[in-house]
Amino acid sequence: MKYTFPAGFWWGSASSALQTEGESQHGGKSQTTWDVWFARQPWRFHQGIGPDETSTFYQHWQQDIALLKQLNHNSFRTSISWSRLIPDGTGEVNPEAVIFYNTVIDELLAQGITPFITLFHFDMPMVMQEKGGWENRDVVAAFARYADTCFRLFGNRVKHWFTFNEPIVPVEGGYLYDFHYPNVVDFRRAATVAYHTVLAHASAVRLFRAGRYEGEIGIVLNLTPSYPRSDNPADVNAAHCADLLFNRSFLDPVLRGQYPQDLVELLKQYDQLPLCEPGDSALIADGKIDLLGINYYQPRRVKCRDSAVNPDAPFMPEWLFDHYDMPGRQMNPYRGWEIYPPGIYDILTNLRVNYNNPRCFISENGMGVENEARFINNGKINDEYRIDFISNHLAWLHKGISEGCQCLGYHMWTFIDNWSWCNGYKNRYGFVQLDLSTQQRIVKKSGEWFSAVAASNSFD
Ligand code: BGP
Repeated sequence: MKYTFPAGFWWGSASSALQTEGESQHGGKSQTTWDVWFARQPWRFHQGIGPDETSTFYQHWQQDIALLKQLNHNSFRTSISWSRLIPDGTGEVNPEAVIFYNTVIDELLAQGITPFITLFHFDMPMVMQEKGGWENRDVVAAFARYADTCFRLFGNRVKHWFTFNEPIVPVEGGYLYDFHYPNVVDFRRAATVAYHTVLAHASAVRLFRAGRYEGEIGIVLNLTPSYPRSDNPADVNAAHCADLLFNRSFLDPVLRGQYPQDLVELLKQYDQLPLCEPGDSALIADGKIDLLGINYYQPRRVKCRDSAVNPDAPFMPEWLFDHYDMPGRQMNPYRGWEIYPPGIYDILTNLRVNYNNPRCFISENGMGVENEARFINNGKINDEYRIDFISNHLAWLHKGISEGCQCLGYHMWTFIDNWSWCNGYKNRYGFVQLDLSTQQRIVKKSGEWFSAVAASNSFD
């Protein structure tokens, strides 16, 4: 079957500042939590590779943008680094950073590639973390000022803004499951961090609207459809709780302007509600977005708990559900995540039916592969598995569009193999292979395939 996409469909890929720029401690940039964490605990990072060892977009931007063009990208998402633009978090703008981001934006536009810009992709400036990071309400206002600075500096050319990338990840990683800085495990603190992130998002949206900047503002959420083990009401309720905590805690505020009442009740029941202030509801209501970016990698399979919780232990999400290894599910043998292409259709359908069909696009989808060099054939990575992965997801996405979902594009994670959060270069995702020691870039088979899909706006 031939799948043809609507005219003007966004074909591209996504990346982020810290994962690609390099020069993590230069160019006037201050440290992020990642630089500090790596310096203190390098053993946590795969093969001891830290955020300074990247594909060095800071130097290679021109070559990389030429490659984007060569692969027929009409759009590309990356982020601005708060710690590079405003090194002390709240004060003076770093002129070298302004030149760098201006140059990148101009070059993208000159090559006919629409820039999609994220303001926060996990890279908290250390100066702000020292003040408590997202636990401190003052950081909300600081973020809003940083966002407004970006709108002012770059808003005459950037028309697609995203306040956050996957805001639930720093909550889970930093405050529940110990894989991001500050690596604590404390649900109450996690709930505060999540709440303040929603307020920070809404504050930035307010300033965007007040400044009457052209273009649109959104957020990028990683949505993990929660599938229950069975129709049994206890399993269904477990899936509902996981959905409330990990999807709807951000989805409802940004699309409906309010939290789901079920979530509020749930947190009340376990005495975990974060502190609210007068005016917060109105602020959250103002945080409604124009465009939703959806990162989809894998679903969440859940069941009700088999055992009782220890009421003396601190509350954790797993009080409400258990993870379920569904027999026969397809796993990515090279990364360990489930591969479930219909999930993309379920997400789009849920948005169409339950959220008034918002404008959205797939902002990340991808397949990580360990030791990918083993698939080199005639000097190039022959990643047929990735082509299958993308085409299977695109087929389900196409079905969603044909039923009326407003999905405007598809961005792959990622363009060039990049550094990742504690994983270093373990999981390779790119359309382009990176040789870290020589900085050589070699287009993979999937890159060539995607380039043809983008050029024809269709695939067979
Ligand atoms: C997403 C993030 C990306 C990227 C990707 C792959 O959640 O937005 O920044 O890292 O996941 O993850 P990993 O490299 O851990 O396999």
